[in-house]
Amino acid sequence: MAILPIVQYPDARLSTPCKPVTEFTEELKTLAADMAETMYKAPGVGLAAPQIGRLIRMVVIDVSEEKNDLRVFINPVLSPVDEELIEGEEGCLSLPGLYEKVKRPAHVHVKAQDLEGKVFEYDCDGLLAVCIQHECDHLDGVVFIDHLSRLKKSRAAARLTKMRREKAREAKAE
Ligand code: K1U
Ligand code: ZN
Repeated sequence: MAILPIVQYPDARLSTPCKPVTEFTEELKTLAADMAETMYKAPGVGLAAPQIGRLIRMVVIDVSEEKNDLRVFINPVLSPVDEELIEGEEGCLSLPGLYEKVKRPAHVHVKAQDLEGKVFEYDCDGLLAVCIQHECDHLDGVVFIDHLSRLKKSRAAARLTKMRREKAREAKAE
């Protein structure tokens, strides 16, 4: 297994729609395992393939406290279960240090394939519902700050640049 470098915003790979997975190979299983290891190490609760530079429709998620409930979703398709919306704070491993409130459907139905290509589906709520929507956005070339107004997005991007500059300055001073 391997820890992979995480692509950082505004890399073009984060704004490119991903292609469906058509072959369920050993290489795909290794990639999923590497993505999981990268997510746990970060640490994060989810990771989408474009975040490690692979433009394919695969995400890994583990929202459990114990970090023992790894879920792999291949070619996921989401649909809202009802009309309820929930506003929650989101972060992203590709925009580290930035947290913003995003409003999304509170309950979603997911239909996806597993690493063998077998189709499964169920309803998601809570952090899982938020996380799977955030990760599926990545597969469509969307990052969470794209959900903000133009003004809030540009302020968020400016804050990110400032944080990165400060971090680089600190690293240089060490
Ligand atoms: O896509 C990503 O970069 C992963 C992202 C997923 C996510 C978090 C919160 C709301 C929606 C989606 C993260 O995991 S960011 C890190 C984070 O928020 C976190 C890290 C450890 C424990 C709990 C949360
Ligand atoms: Zn993200």
